[in-house]
Amino acid sequence: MEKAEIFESMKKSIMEGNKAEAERLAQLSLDRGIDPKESISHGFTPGIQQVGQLWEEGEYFLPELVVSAETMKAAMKVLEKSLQESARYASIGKMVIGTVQGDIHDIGKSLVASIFSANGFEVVDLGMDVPIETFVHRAQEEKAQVIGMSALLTTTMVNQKKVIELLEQKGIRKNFKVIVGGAPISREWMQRIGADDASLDAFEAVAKVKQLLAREVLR
Ligand code: B12
Repeated sequence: MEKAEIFESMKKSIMEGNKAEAERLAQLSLDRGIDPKESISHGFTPGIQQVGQLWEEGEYFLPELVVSAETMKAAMKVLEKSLQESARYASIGKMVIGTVQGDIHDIGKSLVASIFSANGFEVVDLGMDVPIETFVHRAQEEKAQVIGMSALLTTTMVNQKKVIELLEQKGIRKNFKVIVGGAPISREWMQRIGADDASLDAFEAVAKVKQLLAREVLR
């Protein structure tokens, strides 16, 4: 199988919600020495994006969405091990990440967590539906430099703002770099809520956070 064919089959496996096939392809890509980042960007993610599209068009229903989401997670799990192995040993920084309160979408968040971890960050994944206070409390407890917040619903994105407000209230906003993401998140939103950066791409997010931390050192 050619690389392009593998990517195409990966996409199909997510759309069909074929977990065994997705896992097999993930393993096959590793055996072939294909960079897991490529498999994520060109194979599996286009699959879940297409699922989202079909859902919006009314072609797919909730059960299909759930099965595709689970398939995506299963594939990520296979790739994750290899992503971790390629991680640098010295920690660049510590990040707490989670999906905000009221929101159970965790595929993007988990992807971001894996990619940060693969790039030498120590990542504490708080999971999904994370209460506002928990973000703040855990970030302090873990002495994290970075707080990452995911929101996929227009009704929950406001909780990103609430976390930042709580940091401000406690007078500890400056102790953290805050990066936000998720499908409805824009630069304009990021500026409005006073986050340090925003990204819709896990790989780009790593570069942005590295820049933010480097700037901090120079100050
Ligand atoms: C899969 C999915 C689900 C799954 C989630 C499973 C899971 N474990 O995550 C299930 C079926 C459970 C689900 C449920 C619901 N969903 Co849904 N879901 C989706 C879908 C199709 C794909 C989301 C996804 O995983 N994308 C793939 C990942 C990789 O992309 P991503 O999350 O955007 O992440 C990327 C970037 O945003 C960024 N990123 C993400 N997080 C972060 C964080 C940081 C810090 C950074 C830097 C970057 C970053 O990096 C990632 C990639 O590199 C979207 C459609 C869409 N277009 O997004 C709808 C969608 C998000 N869902 C939607 C809705 C309405 C719902 C429900 C309310 C449906 C219902 N009636 O019950 C419930 C909500 C439940 C809840 N309380 O949260 C709507 C939201 C509409 C809106 N405007 O608010 C969408 C947009 C579909 C639509 N068009 O109607 N959903």
